[in-house]
Amino acid sequence: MAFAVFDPAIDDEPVQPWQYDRSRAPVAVKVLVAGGFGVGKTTFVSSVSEIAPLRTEAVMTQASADTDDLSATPEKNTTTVAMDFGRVTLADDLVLYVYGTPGQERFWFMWDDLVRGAIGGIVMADTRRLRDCFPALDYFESCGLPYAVAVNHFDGSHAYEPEDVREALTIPDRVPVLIMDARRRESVVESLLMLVGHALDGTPE
Ligand SMILES: Nc1nc2c(ncn2[C@@H]2O[C@H](COP(=O)(O)OP(=O)(O)OP(=O)(O)O)[C@@H](O)[C@H]2O)c(=O)[nH]1
Ligand SMILES: [Mg+2]
Repeated sequence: MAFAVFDPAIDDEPVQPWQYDRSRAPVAVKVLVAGGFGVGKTTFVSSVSEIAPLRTEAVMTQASADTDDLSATPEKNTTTVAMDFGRVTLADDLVLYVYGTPGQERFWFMWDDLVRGAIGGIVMADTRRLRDCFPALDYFESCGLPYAVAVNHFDGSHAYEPEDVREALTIPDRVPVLIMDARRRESVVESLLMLVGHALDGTPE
């Protein structure tokens, strides 16, 4: 038995679930954004999302002054306690669900849940505190997830070349490294395109 395909251009009846043509739906893929505390993960997701991003920010208090180093980001007064979530349409047939991880070590247990079903991850790095991104690099390497490194360039910090960062972090040649600005949407889109291209090129990790 053949089913009639619902065409919204012809028919203005509301779409019923049995009329929805899945073959015309864009492919939706999940990607993760990880990195150290305060490197700009929430900023990254918020800059690019075309829906109001889901955030789980908690105000930081004096109680965490000994553990949370704010010297690189003195303006920062909240921190992610569970996840960020946003959505971006990269092409007519490709939608990305972008999940930001919490940066503080005490919330790293969330990463195991957030990583499920992801096709790849962005590791964000700040050249003033490069070592903070090692846990995220190790995590993606250990689970075999394709990843790209996005160096979030903060105002006033020294501008390095991607190859300098690659060498400093001993990142393999197969992994893309890009200098970007998490506050600029086009820069975030460029990072995501780089990741998706890398994840889909089939290079084994
Ligand atoms: N100058 C500059 N500031 C930035 C940039 N990205 C983020 N910031 C600022 O740096 C601070 C940290 O940003 P967040 O996006 O909250 O960092 P995060 O990685 O989500 O932090 P946690 O979730 O707490 O680990 C905020 O005050 C941002 O406004 C950037 O590219 N340049
Ligand atoms: Mg955050």
